[in-house]
Parts: sequence; C-alpha cells; structure tokens
Amino acid sequence: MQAPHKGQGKAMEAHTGGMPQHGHGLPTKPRITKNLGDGKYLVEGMRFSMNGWWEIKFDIDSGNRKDSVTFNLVLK
Ligand SMILES: [Cu+2]
Repeated sequence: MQAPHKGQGKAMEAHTGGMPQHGHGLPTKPRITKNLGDGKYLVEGMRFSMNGWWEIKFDIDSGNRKDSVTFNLVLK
C-alpha cells in the first residue's frame, strides 16, 4: 500500500470491521483522530470484546485515488 501524501487533509476515513466467524461488527466506533505524518495515523476508540479473529477495515482517500485495506488480527 502506498502511503497517502502529507498535507492533503483527511486521508483516512471512518472504518468498519468485525468478526467474520461470528457475524458481528466492532463493539465501538474507532476514529482516526490524528495524522501523524509519514503515512501514520492515530486510531482511538478501538476495543475488542472477545478473543478470536477480527478484521479492521480502513478507507483511504489521497485526494485523487481511493483504496481500502483490511487488517486481520487474531487475539488469544
Ligand atoms: Cu465475536
């Protein structure tokens, strides 16, 4: 994934996710609260209510290109 350029406003947007094996979404609504630069973003409000396989999905908008990415986490 190519990092969005700096200084183009809000490059990452609200995201979703959940547990594919359980059919439920995230228990909270995490938000991108800060662009830290160099393609790094601060995500706050993340909470996992149980162990297992979680998907976290982000929508990325660099201004002229859009993409999305899914991170897979397995909590034990
Ligand atoms: Cu679950």
